[in-house]
Amino acid sequence: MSTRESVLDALVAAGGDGVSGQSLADRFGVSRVAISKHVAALQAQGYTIEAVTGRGYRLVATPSVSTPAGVQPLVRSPFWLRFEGGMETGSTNDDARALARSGAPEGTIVVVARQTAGRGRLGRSWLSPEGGAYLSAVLRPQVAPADVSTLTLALGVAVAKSFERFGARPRLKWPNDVLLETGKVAGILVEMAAEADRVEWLVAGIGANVLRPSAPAGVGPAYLSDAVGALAPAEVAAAVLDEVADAYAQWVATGFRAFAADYAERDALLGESVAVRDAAGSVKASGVATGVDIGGRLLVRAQDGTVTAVAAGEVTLRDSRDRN
Ligand code: BT5
Repeated sequence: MSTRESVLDALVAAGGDGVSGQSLADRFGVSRVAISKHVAALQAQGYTIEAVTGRGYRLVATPSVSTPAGVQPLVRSPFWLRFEGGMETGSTNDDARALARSGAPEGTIVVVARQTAGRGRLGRSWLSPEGGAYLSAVLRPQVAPADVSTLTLALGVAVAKSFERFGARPRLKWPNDVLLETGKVAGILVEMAAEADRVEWLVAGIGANVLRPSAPAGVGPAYLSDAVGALAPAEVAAAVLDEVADAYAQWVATGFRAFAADYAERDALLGESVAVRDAAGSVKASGVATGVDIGGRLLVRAQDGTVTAVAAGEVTLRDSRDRN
């Protein structure tokens, strides 16, 4: 056990009573300055520890924010091997990419309580105040790069199922949005490094809005707790990780096939009039969305009956119901 873990154990054992820095220093054979550094590091991980002059340190609350310390004890799946992160980072996807490049194994997770430079697709930003769950997984599937696009949809199903555990009724907007009635509640960002026929690593990033922040985070976001009542972000992150572990194993084994029915049940676009645009804004297809095919492509039936299968793009609903 590291000194930091021993300090935490001692604070937990004190059951909310104060423990002096000097007694911790004596017990673990380190200086008081070292103890105060460990306490600061625990605070950075989301532990609420009061330092009161004369009475020492007092553990007030263990983290319920989505930090490694808050999330890891709640995760049931044995798939997740290594938890990195803390209270804050720029982007967990950036951190996970760096870990993947330096050889981190599949099953490595970066999880934080807030991000200062959270990213969406195409350079868009992802608002990441405290109260959400922000995590990125390092994955190393033995698949071809072309097979990866369906992972985003499979992960969408996993995120939706994890929210359903709490009583929410999320729906999926192709390709990577998770919606509640009131707007977008979660987004998925899958990035990869690959050779022509082989994926080297994938980073699957998921951002979920759990508690409504005191300062509104812009227009549009929906919050899980508004739909189902107060929830700890750590609890949501753990549920997401458990569902994602199952979904990933299934996806590696069967591809998107096993998700088609679960996706269709939650498909927010089914039967809607849509327009799909490329990154430059030109319309690639417009008509009625009729589902996704086994390759994860969005099917759009034009007025003349021709069906276009779209592999990538931005969807807007052609009525006022688009809340993204
Ligand atoms: C996404 O992009 O939806 C993918 C978001 C992935 C975020 C996670 S958090 C953990 C990991 N680390 C990262 O840096 N990223 C991942 P996209 O489809 O491009 O949607 C981005 C758009 O969603 C923005 O342009 C806003 O309109 C909207 N948006 C931004 N922040 C939001 C939020 N917190 N909730 C709902 N909508 C948001």
